[in-house]
Amino acid sequence: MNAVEANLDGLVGPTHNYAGLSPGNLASQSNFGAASNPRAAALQGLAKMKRLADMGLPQFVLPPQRRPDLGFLRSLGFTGSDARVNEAAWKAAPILAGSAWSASSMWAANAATVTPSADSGDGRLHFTPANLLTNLHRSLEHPHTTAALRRIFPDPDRFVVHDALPFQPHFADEGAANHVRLCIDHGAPGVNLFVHGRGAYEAWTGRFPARQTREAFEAVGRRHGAHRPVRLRQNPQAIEAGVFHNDVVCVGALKCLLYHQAAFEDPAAMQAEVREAAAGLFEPQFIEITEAELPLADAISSYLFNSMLVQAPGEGRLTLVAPIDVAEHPCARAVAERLAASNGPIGRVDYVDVRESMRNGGGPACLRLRVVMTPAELAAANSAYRLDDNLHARLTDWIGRRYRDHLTPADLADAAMIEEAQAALEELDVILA
Ligand code: SUG
Repeated sequence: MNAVEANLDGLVGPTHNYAGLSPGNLASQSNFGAASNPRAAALQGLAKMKRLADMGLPQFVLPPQRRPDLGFLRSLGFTGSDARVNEAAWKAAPILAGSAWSASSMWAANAATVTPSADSGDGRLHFTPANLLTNLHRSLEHPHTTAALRRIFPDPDRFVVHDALPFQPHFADEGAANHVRLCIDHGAPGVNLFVHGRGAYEAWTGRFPARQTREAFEAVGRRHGAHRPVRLRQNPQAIEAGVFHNDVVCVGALKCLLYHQAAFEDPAAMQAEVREAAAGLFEPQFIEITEAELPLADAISSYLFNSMLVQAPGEGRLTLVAPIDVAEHPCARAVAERLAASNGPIGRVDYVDVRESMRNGGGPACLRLRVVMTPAELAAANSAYRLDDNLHARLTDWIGRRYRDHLTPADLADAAMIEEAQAALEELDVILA
């Protein structure tokens, strides 16, 4: 009863940069080598968190991971002092060095798959951290994500933070970016849409990787005892066009599923299966945006569907929290505004500037992990990680002092940057203690 949807957002780390590490993610590829602004990136993400907190939604902060991951480089045979390991890795294998420095844990939608207690087998809130094994830089995240989730959600009577799935391509898992939960009310039983790109035993011949397997989600569903699963397949052509996660073309909240016509392999079958799973609970509201209304390429470049879809407390209709890039894209903006002007489930569009993250393929929805929580679960979560005005002010001050406003991959070869990044995170540990 009275469960709410909290957001856990990845705080952007001081090493945020554009290293071109994600094939099939067009923004990551096209911005390779550009200078980043970690300070602006972190402040943009924090401002989005504050915006959602001010709407009245509980907001938690997932701290950045320690980068560079020198242990990773050492395990690959680079030896000597930290400075030497880093320098040698940049010289011999820039992709390995870039992976060790990536701030990619900021995209918390990929941190885990979450099953709220209303839908789980044992009445506890379950998390399976995503192994993210398709991309080398992201495969380094899961041990630290697991530890962080266990700190934020510590009470074993209420929370279960599993280990990531076995580290095999069969179980390639990208977490909640490919999961949508629909329900009539957050605390009521829901329908869980698990969207995969490929089957574990099929030969994948696509140009870009299909990052999520059906078998990974089946395993997560079994562990969590997730009720009412609906297994759907991404349209392989969407992956070819740059839809590396389903949340690039689909977002859902409460009864509403907003998606692009090209998102699913079989949209009519999708609707039928979701309706069937929801029978007796609620009537789903589908909003399909056609190719004529917004071509897939424009959906990907504007990230309209990577908006957050939220219900502010006390408001009946949903708010679409869209990237500012949508406002600047005439066609995407027209779609968003028509949705808000219609009599449908979406009542308002709010724009947020997360441009620094967008340039690596991460919109507003990528930066957050949704966690539906009952009042008792909220009370049991670690309040040190909950964003209030005080934590917001401390983080703003910390970012202002500790983050650079200009960073290129070349700067990361400099030993000074290692110490700078480490010192910043040591201070953050104190802030979040
Ligand atoms: O996994 N980009 C991330 C973006 C993740 C977006 N998340 C969701 N759609 N939910 C990725 O491709 C780029 C890093 C670089 O190239 O430097 C990167 O990892």
